[in-house]
Amino acid sequence: MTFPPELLQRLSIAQRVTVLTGAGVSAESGVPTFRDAQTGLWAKFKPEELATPTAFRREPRLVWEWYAWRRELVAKAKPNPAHIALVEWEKRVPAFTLITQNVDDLHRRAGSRNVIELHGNITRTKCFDENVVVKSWPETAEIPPRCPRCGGFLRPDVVWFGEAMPEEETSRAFAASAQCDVFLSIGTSAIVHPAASLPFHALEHGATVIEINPDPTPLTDEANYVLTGAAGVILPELVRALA
Ligand code: BV8
Repeated sequence: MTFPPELLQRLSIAQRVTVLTGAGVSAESGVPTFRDAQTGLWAKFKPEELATPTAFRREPRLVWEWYAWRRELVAKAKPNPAHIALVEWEKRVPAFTLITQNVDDLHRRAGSRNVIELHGNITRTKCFDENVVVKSWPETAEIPPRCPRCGGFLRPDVVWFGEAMPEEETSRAFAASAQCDVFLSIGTSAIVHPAASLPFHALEHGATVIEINPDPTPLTDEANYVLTGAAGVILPELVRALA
């Protein structure tokens, strides 16, 4: 794959690189994206309908089982060349910030260090009532299991639609988007807010914005460069071209 020489020049001198990833980066690890049709049992549900506190209150068992299914799928998945290329790039840049919308833990498992998990992490569980992480709970047949302290339902430690964003992670993500030389939006449909506003925030602060995605998104017309294709193919070639 050939890249525009001025893009390679820009990236090779960049000292502060900020990356935003979405489900597309994990697609080549076999983790279905949100816009892919859900498979099997879950085909009849839309993520926006299940990933909400209202859905959990109404059908705690169904929502817990959807996440249990996704946790199992993610546990079996492996980081792919896109995750690995980002680990490689981080080692070569003084200030590299990886902001992810993904809750699949694959960036951390790949070895990325400076990761901001905007929407939480499916491998962590918290108490729905106390909103604190719960590391273990007594074996039970009850679904969802209950908090050993207060008896409330346990839930995945992820940010649902309609829930407030984690303050610290969100402000760090906006700061990293305002202070970077280059911002890459990779494998995201750029629809979910406030994550989707980060590349525009970077543009407003003078960063060069690059989108890597097989399909057009609301960012495509505004980005300075658009590399159309799969992250697992483009990222390793881009990082190699920068070497
Ligand atoms: C909040 C965790 C307020 C759970 C997720 C402003 C405008 C419009 C709406 C809103 C707004 N502000 C707030 C909203 C509401 C809402 C929202 O944005 N709704 C959307 C639907 C319009 N936002 C919220 O509710 C947020 N909260 O703003 O709080 C508030 C304040 C105070 C008090 C109360 C409330 C919270 C949003 C977080 C939701 N949680 N995940 C879980 O995972 O179960 S979002 C979830 O969906 C993901 O984390 C991700 O963010 C999103 C999916 O998007 P993508 O990652 O982009 O994945 P997608 O499938 O869409 O696209 C994949 C892309 O990959 C595609 O483009 C495809 O082409 C590409 N691709 C495919 N293969 C590859 C590839 N790319 C590269 N390589 C490949 N091989």
